Amino acid sequence: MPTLGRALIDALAAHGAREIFGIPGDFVLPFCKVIEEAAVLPFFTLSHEPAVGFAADGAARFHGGISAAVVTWGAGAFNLVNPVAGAYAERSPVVVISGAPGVAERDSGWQLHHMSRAIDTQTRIFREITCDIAVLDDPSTAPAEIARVLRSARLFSLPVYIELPRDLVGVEVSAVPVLADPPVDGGALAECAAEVLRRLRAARQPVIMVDIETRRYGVEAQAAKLARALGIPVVTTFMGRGLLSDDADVVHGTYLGDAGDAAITELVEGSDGLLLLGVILSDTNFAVSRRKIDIRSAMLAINRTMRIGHALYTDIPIDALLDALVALVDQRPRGADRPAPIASTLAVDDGAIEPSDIAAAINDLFAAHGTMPIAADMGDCLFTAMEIANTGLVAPGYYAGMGFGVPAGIGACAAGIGRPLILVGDGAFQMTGFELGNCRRYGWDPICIVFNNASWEMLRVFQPESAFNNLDDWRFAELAGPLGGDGVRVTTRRELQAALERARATRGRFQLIEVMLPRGQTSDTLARFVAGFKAARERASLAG
Ligand code: TPW
Ligand code: MG
Repeated sequence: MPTLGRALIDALAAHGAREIFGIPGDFVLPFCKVIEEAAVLPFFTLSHEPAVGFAADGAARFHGGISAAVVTWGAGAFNLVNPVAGAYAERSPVVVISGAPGVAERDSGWQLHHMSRAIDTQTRIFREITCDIAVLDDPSTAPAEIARVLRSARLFSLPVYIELPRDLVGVEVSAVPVLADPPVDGGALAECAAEVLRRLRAARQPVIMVDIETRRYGVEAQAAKLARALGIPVVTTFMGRGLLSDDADVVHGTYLGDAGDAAITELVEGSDGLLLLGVILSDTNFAVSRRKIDIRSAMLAINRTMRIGHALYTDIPIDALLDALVALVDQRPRGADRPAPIASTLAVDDGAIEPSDIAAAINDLFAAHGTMPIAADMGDCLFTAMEIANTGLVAPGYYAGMGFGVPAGIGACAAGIGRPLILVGDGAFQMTGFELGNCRRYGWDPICIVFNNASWEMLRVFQPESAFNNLDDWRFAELAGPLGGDGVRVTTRRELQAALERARATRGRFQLIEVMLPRGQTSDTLARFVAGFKAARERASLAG
């Protein structure tokens, strides 16, 4: 019989986890020892728990499936609240594993260190931001609890929480089973799929819009197959940018309402048969449009339900739905017109760099050497990413929290999905950029581009009169050497292009390119986005 600690690790692996991120502490030291000595999954320690959460989230997003974040009780776990809240919002199955006081020490009479209000305060907080929790204080029920919680993470693609008292890590338990998914009602599924197909075929202007659930449930290829067979154009949402990047022939672009390509906006807003696959109905995805999409006449598959007009089909997994749809359509592809590739626009000269130049330079780099997966932070870097060719992208496009980019890029390195490109603003880099210092230990070599405008520029766009948006110039490139990487600061387009080429050619150390940008300047996409957002807010307040 395995110990509880070992059974938990084996269960993580059996449920698809490929790595564990963490920071030890005394309540979780015994479990960390088992992780290291079992060597079932690699254990990557970082510097601050928010990064542990973002890295696990990033790894889960990149490789699809669960990833684990292991922390100590209280001081460690409370630091994970924000990344886990973001993972919940954006449906990423992060498995939080927190050590906890031993069952035997709970009634010692002492107030336990790291305790905030009560012994169960932490559990109650995590209950709010996860879809299932297990407090493993009874070895006889622990394996079944772990099995249920890990299935929930996979089934709902949401974070879960597991609490492991430190004195039970070595107790023997039975192994953890992998539970089967609940059965799908074949009749309901067939009816639902037939109705979706009927509406798509009857539509004058059918469109398929994809968002992150298509990635979370691994159905991008099926969505592309459906679109190809029916000759229907696909667009992504803002949050879904980067989806179906392997099927560029069907993806026409990203819907950004008034902030985006007018042809895409017209395609979506004029559609009379809009199939929303795994789409989050968020303001970041939809508010920037004057002409409202009539969500009631659209077809929405999200969270295992399918809404068609006023009808609701429950317990319809999106993967089963797409399988059913693909089985119904003629597989000979009808020619969807190919979207034009993004042409090179970078003027390689000694001019000052604008944010959109960074997109152009990256497009040129990708055109010459192939694409790279991208992890972007919140800030103008994310809006600039909308101007980069469609490639695998992870970013907090809905939750919009800063600090995600660098650790999510580290998650990509750990997940082994190829060398990532990290896009991050100076403000966000101040939050989690130091985590790059962990790359050397693990042999990771991401390329990190810091958009340094010495400013919280995105906030300045909303409120230009506020001086608090001015940041100091931290000279990030000079920090790279001591942290184990190479850094360069660039101010002209020629320097930017050369730095990108050099970074790509240099392997084995992280590469930091600090791009100096004047304050008061943003990408074209951000300027349009903020204008659209402000207009939407004004319309809402007039209507209210
Ligand atoms: C954890 C609010 C949204 S955008 C922004 C702030 C402070 C400025 C970002 O500055 P940065 O990028 O990184 O230099 P740029 O291009 O705008 O100059 N705290 C958190 N998340 C968010 N979103 C905020 C505050 C915010
Ligand atoms: Mg900035």
